[in-house]
Amino acid sequence: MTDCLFCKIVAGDIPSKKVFEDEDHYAFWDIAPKAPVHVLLIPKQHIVNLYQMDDSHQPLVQAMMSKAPSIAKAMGLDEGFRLVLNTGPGGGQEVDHIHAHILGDVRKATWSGF
Ligand code: IU
Repeated sequence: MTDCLFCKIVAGDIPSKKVFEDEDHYAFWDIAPKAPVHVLLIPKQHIVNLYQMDDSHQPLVQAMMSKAPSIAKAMGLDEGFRLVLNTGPGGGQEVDHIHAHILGDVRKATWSGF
């Protein structure tokens, strides 16, 4: 989708601090980290959010969940991590491309939404 910020990041049109990439997914540092580790994991395909997804999107969204632990481990989060998916304005979603927040060391988090 041409006017989507995260699609532009995947395309390399907007720079990001990449931490993971494979054929279907991309992960990068949040530009304004709310915890000592704060990475966004997204499918490369433009899916708006959990409310907007259809059956064809399910494999990508499920794979996003299953890839999160290995990315968290690779970020050194041996003690665990928090996974957050904000959905729609009522859920605090600001960027309309589905993304999982991977947060580590949340005892030092600054995100009051938790
Ligand atoms: P949200 O779940 O849609 O609220 O999360 C969007 C996140 O995207 C938020 O944590 C922002 O700091 C982050 N972000 C980013 O990493 N790069 C950007 O250019 C913009 C937002 I705008």
